Amino acid sequence: MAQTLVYKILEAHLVEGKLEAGTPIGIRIDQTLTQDITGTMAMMEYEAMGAPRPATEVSVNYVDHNMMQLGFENADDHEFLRTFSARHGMYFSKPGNGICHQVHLERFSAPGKTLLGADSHTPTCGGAGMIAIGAGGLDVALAIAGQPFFIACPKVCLVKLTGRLRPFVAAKDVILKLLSILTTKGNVGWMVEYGGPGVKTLGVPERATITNMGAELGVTSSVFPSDKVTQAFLKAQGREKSWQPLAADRGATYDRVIEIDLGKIEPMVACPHSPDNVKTVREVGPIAVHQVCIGSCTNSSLRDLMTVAALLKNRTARPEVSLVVAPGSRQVLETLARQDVLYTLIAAGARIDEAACGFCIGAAQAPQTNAVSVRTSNRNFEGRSGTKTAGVYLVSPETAVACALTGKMTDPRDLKIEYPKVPAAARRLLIDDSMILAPSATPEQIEVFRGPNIVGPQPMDALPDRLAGPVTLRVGDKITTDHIMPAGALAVYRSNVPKYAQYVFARVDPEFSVRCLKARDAGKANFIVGGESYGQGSSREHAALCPRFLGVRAVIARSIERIHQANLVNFGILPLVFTDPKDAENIRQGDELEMACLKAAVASRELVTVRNVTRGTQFEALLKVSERERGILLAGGVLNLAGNARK
Ligand code: MIC
Ligand code: SF4
Repeated sequence: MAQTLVYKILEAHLVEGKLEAGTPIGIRIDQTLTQDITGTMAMMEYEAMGAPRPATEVSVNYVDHNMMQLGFENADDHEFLRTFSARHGMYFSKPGNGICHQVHLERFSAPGKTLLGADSHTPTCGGAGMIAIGAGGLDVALAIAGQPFFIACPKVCLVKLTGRLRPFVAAKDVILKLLSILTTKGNVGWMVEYGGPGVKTLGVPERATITNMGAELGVTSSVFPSDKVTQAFLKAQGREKSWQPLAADRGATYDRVIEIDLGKIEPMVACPHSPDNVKTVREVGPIAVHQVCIGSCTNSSLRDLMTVAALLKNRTARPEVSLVVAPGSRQVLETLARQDVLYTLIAAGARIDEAACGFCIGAAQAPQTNAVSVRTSNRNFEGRSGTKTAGVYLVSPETAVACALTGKMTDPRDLKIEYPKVPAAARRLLIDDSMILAPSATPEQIEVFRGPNIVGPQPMDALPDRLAGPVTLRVGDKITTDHIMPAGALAVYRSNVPKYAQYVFARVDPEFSVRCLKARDAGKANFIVGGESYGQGSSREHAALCPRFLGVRAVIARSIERIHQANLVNFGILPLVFTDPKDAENIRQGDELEMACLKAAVASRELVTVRNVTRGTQFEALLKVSERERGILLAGGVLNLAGNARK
């Protein structure tokens, strides 16, 4: 039978289950990545499993998120990861070498392979024909140890691209257009496959911009075919050997088809505070802009920054605009420097940031009060920039430059300048892997460095038969992991669960952790009640691990996003879904809930009975998990099942 590209790659990696949409499947993982704020915990979890030799072809730990080093903590994490990688058979990408997704695309991507990354934007490498999936650190640790990765076999949506982008319209506008169609809600269990004659008009970095931001749709992954364009990309990276052609079979059928004519797309912008709040730039109109940040794993390739530089040549940013440029990798930065392009950016008044995440995660460049901040990144959740009152607008690099030059939201076509064609010669790459450290040849001689901030996962008890306690927090729709477990400057505590746990929901309700600890220490469970798309956004497992430390034992929501649901299960928190929206309305913060005879329910039933003791009511909540996940929940978390888990 004619197969989709998604199913072809999944079939080649299938180790458990059948390729039937909606049923659980286990796939073999060829490559993994972590980054510093997920990696330290993932490595400690890997250790708790007995730290077997990696079973993957390539496992890389990157440092790109926490780079400010305002105290000893970040540097200690970096050194922990460097020594751990050397000792345990993994590659280590040093701080300064770039953002994990950009570097992985450049140096490790390989069509037809699977990649599991402890970061939600791992699908970036789908731009080079990989099935690349974001997951919690614990799942990545299990994959390194050779365990299959489990997902629901996806439904596949074909996005058929026709035509060609017009000048000043970019790949970013394509994914923003798709976000306006599919939104950030309701896409759990899907993968997106790109096809059609428009594919060949897009370079690999452009494809990667599109697959990167597929994460915002909430789909499991996004993938482009591997073609001559992919071959040329890999050749330029000196890695042509990793290339193979890959495409869907002719006549393959899809669960949904969306057609996008590239020639009809306009410059788009995602307005505050959601990536699917999309309008055309012209619809938004000439609002004053205070900050422009170009970079992040979505738009920091050489192609992007060459285009930015060409547009900024002999021009300067408006005096009232703070312009920031952060290259995606050292390869990009070094190539810009060698080709005298960096000079153009500096002359235009750009503040050149490190090749790192920086502004994207609120770990640098927090904008002024009430700022309009125009960014080429992928998330604009409230407060993520580090400034709660700022509004972040997500755009293409072309639109970002137009805003920097005019001080207003501006459609780049209105600059009335010629669209620069970045000459192929200017794209000649500088290949230097000296900041990617290979695993040690004498691992036994490496001592893993551990600073005082490295505390690791705490013991967790098995699921009791009865849980009772308060609804410690009730929240609305679209609660992101940035709401649950804020990152930015607080990510300094990523390796220290008891400390980081103090900040769970800190921006939503600063008293949350105090209330939780009070109930936990009185022997009660804590419950969180949420709305639609609870846990969207990042892969950070701390959004489950830290609540669990605070005694949260169940989340009951209207719907829960994929990665977060898996993280909840991994840390023994019941992910429950309301069966009737009215039940959600009849529950208040502070209500006391009770769930009895839980073990039997979790072992085999789809429904769990929840009694609202305060209101004298009761309802059924859905527990939609696989057999394997039932075992994990009963054990109180995956680490309790792994051989050498800390007790
Ligand atoms: C993000 O973009 O939100 C992050 C920071 O990269 C996260 C990872 C994390 O919080 O550790 C992600 O996307 O998964
Ligand atoms: Fe880093 Fe931002 Fe990409 Fe997350 S989305 S990996 S913070 S650049």
